[in-house]
Amino acid sequence: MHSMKPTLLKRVLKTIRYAGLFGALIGLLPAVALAAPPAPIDPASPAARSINNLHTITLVIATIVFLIVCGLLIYSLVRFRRRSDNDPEPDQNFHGNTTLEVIWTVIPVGILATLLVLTYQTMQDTNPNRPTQMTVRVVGKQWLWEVQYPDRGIKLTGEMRVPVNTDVKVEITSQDVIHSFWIPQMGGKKDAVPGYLTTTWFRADRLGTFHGQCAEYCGLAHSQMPLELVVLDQASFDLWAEATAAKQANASAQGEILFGTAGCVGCHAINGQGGQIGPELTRIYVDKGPEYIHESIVNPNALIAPNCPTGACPAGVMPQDFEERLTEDDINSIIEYLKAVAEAAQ
Ligand code: HEC
Ligand SMILES: [Cu+2]
Repeated sequence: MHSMKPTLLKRVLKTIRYAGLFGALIGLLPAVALAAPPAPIDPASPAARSINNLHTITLVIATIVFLIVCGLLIYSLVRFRRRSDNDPEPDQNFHGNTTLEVIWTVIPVGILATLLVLTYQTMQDTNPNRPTQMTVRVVGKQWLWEVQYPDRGIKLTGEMRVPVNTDVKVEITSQDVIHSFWIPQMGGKKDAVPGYLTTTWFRADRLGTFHGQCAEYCGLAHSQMPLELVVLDQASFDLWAEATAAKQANASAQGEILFGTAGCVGCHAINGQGGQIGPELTRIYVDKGPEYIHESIVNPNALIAPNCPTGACPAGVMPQDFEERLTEDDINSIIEYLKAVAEAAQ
């Protein structure tokens, strides 16, 4: 008997240690969650707010049901447990209880009916078929988001700007595989499907920057497919839109846009910003000159660059069809852009 004590003590200590570790982990989780602000539980648009409310109500109902069921279970386990060896087996011969059965049918039906109505309301709130004040078109590509303002003549990559308190319709499509458009604080996810135009809408009701991210695994650099939403007041937005439209009309600026829209930035970084698949191109113009760049674009496999950010450069990864996809003017404006970048970096 006397050997029991230390073992028991050891066991208790071990349990406390594990419980402490577990507690620390649980305690860390909310800190991690709070450190990353793009949370759907901090909505900044009506549709996102509606989705968040539905989530909260469902969570509350589910928690109440969970507590009642577990409470009854624990109560029954304790109240009807076998206290001693001579406790008799309980009577196995019972035949239902109509009152109870009616209650446990009516309550769940009531809960499901309530959730049905609330879900239908949420679907109305998120429905994109409504009058909006402006339209933005978003194209998913491996691996970036192209954002177009059809009536302003503006194209952006990885960034969207909108005025505050404005109903924005977003038309979404993809150029290659299925991506998914999601700015959690603005609303639900919407797939970007090649050959289709899907739509969603939002109204940002406060200023600031909201983080979005492709939410459908779409290949090698899926994790490097963010989308920043910048919400400006109407006057700043108009100023920015006019300046950007003017800027995008000239050549090296045109090259900068193409560097985004043709997908180069998905694989190549400029000044440290961009993809990490191919070599950084900030200094390529001064190091190798325009002919080399031209040849690298139209005939990527002729010369394989030796050093890429993640090791030796892979052959055959850079698309082979730029000669068909880009005009000579396009290629020249990209070279103009790389020249401007290299000169600025001198
Ligand atoms: C899918 C990824 C990918 C895309 C998109 C891409 N490239 Fe590349 N690129 C690479 C890789 C990988 C290399 C290195 C292997 C090689 O030389 O072919 C490379 C090499 C280059 C080089 C030679 C670099 C050096 O240091 O010698 C240039 C210039 C270049 N790319 C320009 C472009 C331009 C301009 C575009 C857009 C029109 C583009 N690339 C699109 C992956 C890509
Ligand atoms: Cu994607």
